[in-house]
Amino acid sequence: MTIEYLHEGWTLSLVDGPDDVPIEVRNARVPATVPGCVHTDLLAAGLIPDPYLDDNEHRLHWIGWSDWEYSTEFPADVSSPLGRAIAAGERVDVAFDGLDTIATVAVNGVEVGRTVNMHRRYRFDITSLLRDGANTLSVRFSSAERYALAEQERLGGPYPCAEGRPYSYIRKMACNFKWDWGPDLLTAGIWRAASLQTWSGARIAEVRPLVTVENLDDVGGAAVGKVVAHVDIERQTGSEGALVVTAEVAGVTSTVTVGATETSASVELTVDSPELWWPHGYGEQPLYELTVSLEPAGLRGAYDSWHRRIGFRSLRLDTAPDAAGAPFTFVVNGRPVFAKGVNWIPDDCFPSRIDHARYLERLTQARQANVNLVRVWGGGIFESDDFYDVCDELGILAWQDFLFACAAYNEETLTPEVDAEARDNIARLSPHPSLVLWNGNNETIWGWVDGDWSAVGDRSWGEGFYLELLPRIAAELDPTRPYWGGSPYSGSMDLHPNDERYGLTHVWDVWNDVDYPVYREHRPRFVSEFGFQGPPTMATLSRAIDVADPAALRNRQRAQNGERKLSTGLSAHFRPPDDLDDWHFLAQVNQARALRLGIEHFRSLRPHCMGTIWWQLNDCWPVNSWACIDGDGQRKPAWYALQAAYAPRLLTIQPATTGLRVVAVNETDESWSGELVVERLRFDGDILATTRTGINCNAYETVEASVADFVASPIDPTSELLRARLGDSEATWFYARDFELTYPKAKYEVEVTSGSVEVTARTLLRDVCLFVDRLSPNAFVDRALVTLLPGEQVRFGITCDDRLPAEQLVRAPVLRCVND
Ligand code: BMA
Repeated sequence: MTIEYLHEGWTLSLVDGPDDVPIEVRNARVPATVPGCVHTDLLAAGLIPDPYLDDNEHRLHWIGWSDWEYSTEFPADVSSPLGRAIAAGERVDVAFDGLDTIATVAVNGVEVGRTVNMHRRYRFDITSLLRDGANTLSVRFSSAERYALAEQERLGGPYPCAEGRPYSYIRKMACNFKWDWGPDLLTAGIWRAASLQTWSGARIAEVRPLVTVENLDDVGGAAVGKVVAHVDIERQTGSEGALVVTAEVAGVTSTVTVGATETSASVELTVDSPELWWPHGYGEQPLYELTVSLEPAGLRGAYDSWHRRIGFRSLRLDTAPDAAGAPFTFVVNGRPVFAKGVNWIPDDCFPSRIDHARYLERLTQARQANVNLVRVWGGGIFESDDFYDVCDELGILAWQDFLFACAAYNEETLTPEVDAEARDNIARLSPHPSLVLWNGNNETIWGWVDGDWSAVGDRSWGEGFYLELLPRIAAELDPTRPYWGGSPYSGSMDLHPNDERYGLTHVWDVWNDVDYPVYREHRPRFVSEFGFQGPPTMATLSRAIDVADPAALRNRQRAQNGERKLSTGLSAHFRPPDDLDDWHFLAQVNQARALRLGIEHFRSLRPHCMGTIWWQLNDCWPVNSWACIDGDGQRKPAWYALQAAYAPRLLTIQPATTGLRVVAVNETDESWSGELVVERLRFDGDILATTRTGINCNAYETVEASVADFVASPIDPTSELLRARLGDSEATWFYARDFELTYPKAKYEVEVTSGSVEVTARTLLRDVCLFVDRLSPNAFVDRALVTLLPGEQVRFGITCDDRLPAEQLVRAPVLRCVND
């Protein structure tokens, strides 16, 4: 088999569109990038403004209402620059890893296929259409908007769908239609690789390696790794003959002969004592190359070969009912893992722009924040192999939602596509050791139970997908990974899907209705969504809009009543901000505090609660959102809060039935012991009371110590704080909300050297941050949100190629604290 990528020579032109298509676009044929999409091609051609800037998004809707054609030429003769002749008897396929979405593919003007699903791979046999010399390949995309609306009409009117957009009628990334953090930029294009594949005899159509590890719990026994590689074979018409499939991993080889008319095989490999793959923080991430080859029996020379990296780890999801309900605990290599998670959305509205380097950067940022699990959310895409390769390498567990979000879905019309896309993606992603869960949907079961979904009437809404079709396909194709009905879901339709005693819970009362200390009233087993908004960094915001323009700022708030919720949340803690800079800083701090309070509380419940997945890690464009990393990849203060809250060893102060307690959470394999020092101090630094207690927290355990009343109870709650220390870990507790506290006016000294800024406090300084992004978008600072007492010091390390002006590094709006 030879693969030649078809990524050159493409052009894009309009086929048909509404009246507001600009005349320059109407008449143009522009160079196109494959993989890519219409928006990015028109942008590169200078025919549209950047959709992420100002309110340009609103002026580009005609793109989603138009029909487009991509075309290229490729030679098929001996003199081909592609270098090969098509020999007699060879078959040539054109293969697309992703077409977005309603497409007609033609070769030399002859239609070879039609597609209606962005989430599938497609292949068409084009052998009989090839001619010597230039051949044309064209892909015509008709409007996804029109298609979805026509389906809606045909199915008897609107289903419940988030944002009132018709995404549930079409198998296309839902958030492309607009989300409560995303713009309405409806794409079309060849969004993943396209290639010509030439082969004869037979080819490997699919390899699904299922990896298990046995004997792990055998004390003294050695682990045994088992790989069963399920191989699907496509034979050329008329090609019958025995085949040999050989698989090899870690020096172990196994061969199976495939009978003359058979088209599948299972090859088993046993690897003694493999090195185990672990999530980071628990162990290493050794990966092994698995190769599979296909040959005609008795003849030399391979037809085809395939290779991927795999990892050896055992995996179990513990959901066995207990006295409190039922847990949701990932057990990897026999070790229950607390999931320190984040939700992941497509990192760009134009996913073809997300290359390996971007995935590596974003997921490295996640790992640096001590994240060990990423949930790929169901309103996006089945993530790419690049995404999962990076997760494999970094030791980040990943869970993949099936692509259903916040809407009812019609089962009768969508079943064939859902079936096909599930099979396609389960097989494609099966080699990755990082992948630990197939999850049915996002908030659709919850929507059915609690939302006003009367518009569904007596039509189907998707239950059959989540509770029958998908679990059946997952069990058939990938019994090594658990399947769960949805997020949230309690394991049975007899329970409320968001019953926090069972399975997965979303906690959205905070953000929507109540202040964040209410997180402490929740006792979930696993909280797979909870979040709080904060603005993007000023570097990102001011690149995208004129920040002085209130309308422009409002346009970057997409959540329902978002402005109100953000300001209600803020006014629960702070006096009204004086200006935009104060608002921006305090809203970011408030988001970071909500995140820290929520995660610290949920972690303190370990092992009752065994996972938290913050909504959300990343953004797809510059916007106010719940993300920790903004649309330009800049870390918000919430990212630093995430890093602190997800520290392997966490010390946290929590309310007790009366008074306070200190909880130590040890997510490492060494016990954590030492002297726990708890002090109550006045803001001027005077120590009012102290206790010292010996404490021992075993590996993967949580212990708590109540704080003696004479230490815990303040004389004046508005001018005192509590501080706990154990080894390098520290926790701080303020007794009142910021606007109630009698903060001193911040006084400090600053020393700037190349690569650092050292701040020495002369008064209490709360949540000191250094916003180097205001001076250069390329600058990175290694810490944020540091609270200092008089006399204490912090050194901010700065990484930046540009020289940052020292006089600006020492004052607002770059250097800030809550009481400045
Ligand atoms: C969750 C998600 C998203 C949404 C987020 C914030 O429920 O599943 O649908 O963006 O809330 O509202």
